Amino acid sequence: MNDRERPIHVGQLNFPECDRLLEAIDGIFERRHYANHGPLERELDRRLAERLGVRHAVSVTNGTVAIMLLLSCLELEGDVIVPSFTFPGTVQALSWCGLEPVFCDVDPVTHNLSAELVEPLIRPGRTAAVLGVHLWGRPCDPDGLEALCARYQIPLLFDAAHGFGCEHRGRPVGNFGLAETFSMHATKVLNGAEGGCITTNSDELADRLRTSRTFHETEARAAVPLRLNAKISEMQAAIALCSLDELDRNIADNRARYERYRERITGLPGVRFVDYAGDEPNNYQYIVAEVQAAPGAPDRDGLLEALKGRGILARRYFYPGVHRAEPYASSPCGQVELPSTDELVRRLFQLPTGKDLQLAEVDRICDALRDVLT
Ligand code: T4K
Repeated sequence: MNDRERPIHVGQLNFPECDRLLEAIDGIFERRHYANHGPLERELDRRLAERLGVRHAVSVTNGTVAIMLLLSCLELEGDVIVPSFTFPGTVQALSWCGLEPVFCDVDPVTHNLSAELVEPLIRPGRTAAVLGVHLWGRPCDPDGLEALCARYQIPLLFDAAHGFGCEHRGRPVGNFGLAETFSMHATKVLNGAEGGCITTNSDELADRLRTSRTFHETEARAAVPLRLNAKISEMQAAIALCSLDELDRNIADNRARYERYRERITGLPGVRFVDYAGDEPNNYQYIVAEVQAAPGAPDRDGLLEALKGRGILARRYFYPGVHRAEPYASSPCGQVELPSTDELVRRLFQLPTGKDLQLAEVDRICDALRDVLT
């Protein structure tokens, strides 16, 4: 099969260069220190904090556990306002911690929560926190939500799984609210194969997180309600560190693909390229577009089928919305009207990008999209 024929799927991953990784792994084998707060975990915590310009980064097993550990350390009780238009892990982390999700609709343009959408859902005495998600790395109304949460004196947290390397008004994602959580899953711009981290500018919270992520003795000795084996392994940390070395190059390459897609998709009938980056620094890790209702045009699923027939395995994203999936669909918290979320899960699709995708292949994908639409 030649390159023009190979099927192209979402997730052409940014895995680090093999030689550098093998060198790092040799070091692990030489030290015979594979887990339990080895030198690479320490180095990763230090370098993540340095890169994000934040006082503390606490690396953990994955992004879902990062949210769970954070919620547990904050000892929250009650409701947490959260979008439904997100990965199920964002919301199920709340359920693991005995918290009740209150689903909030998203803004149809930014795909994020906003202070205007959140405020009517706040119930003083019952609302324990707001958990925003920086979807596509686009900062989730940090100014509005910080002001709102300060006014109601509730903690503001962000799931920044998509947001490594993104900024808002010159401030890196990782610095907003009381704390933010990241994923270093293989499909993310910063890739530890699996992995996650929590960032905060609070020394006290960082101490609690560092105590809580392990059952072992650590330098941190905060009084925490529960502990968990949430620590990152040396192998994961090695991959993440190599990925961090390549981050700027990967972001620059992502950006070239994003701009080529934007140029080629803008103006096609029946679709809208989601230009989430605007003029703020982003990691450009996602290529997303919305199908727009047009007479005779295929709907989103018809479009995906037609692309599949041409070897392009584009995907819908966050379908059907967390509130419409179990365990929430049949519970009281799922019985809410979220019109913008419902619209987005029907219209949105994700196109391939990542290290292995050449600009010529972006052109092949855009040619196929144009053929299907016209
Ligand atoms: N919050 C948000 C907003 C998130 O997006 C996520 C995770 C989380 C929280 C939780 O973080 P983690 O606990 O996962 O660290 C993927 C990822 O599994 C998940 O990490 C991610 N978000 C989510 C949006 O996407 P899937 O099931 O939709 O995609 P998956 O894993 O099938 O991979 C996508 C494509 O990549 C596939 O077509 C195949 C390709 N692929 C994937 C892997 C893992 C490869 O070619 N090789 C690989 O090793 O969930």
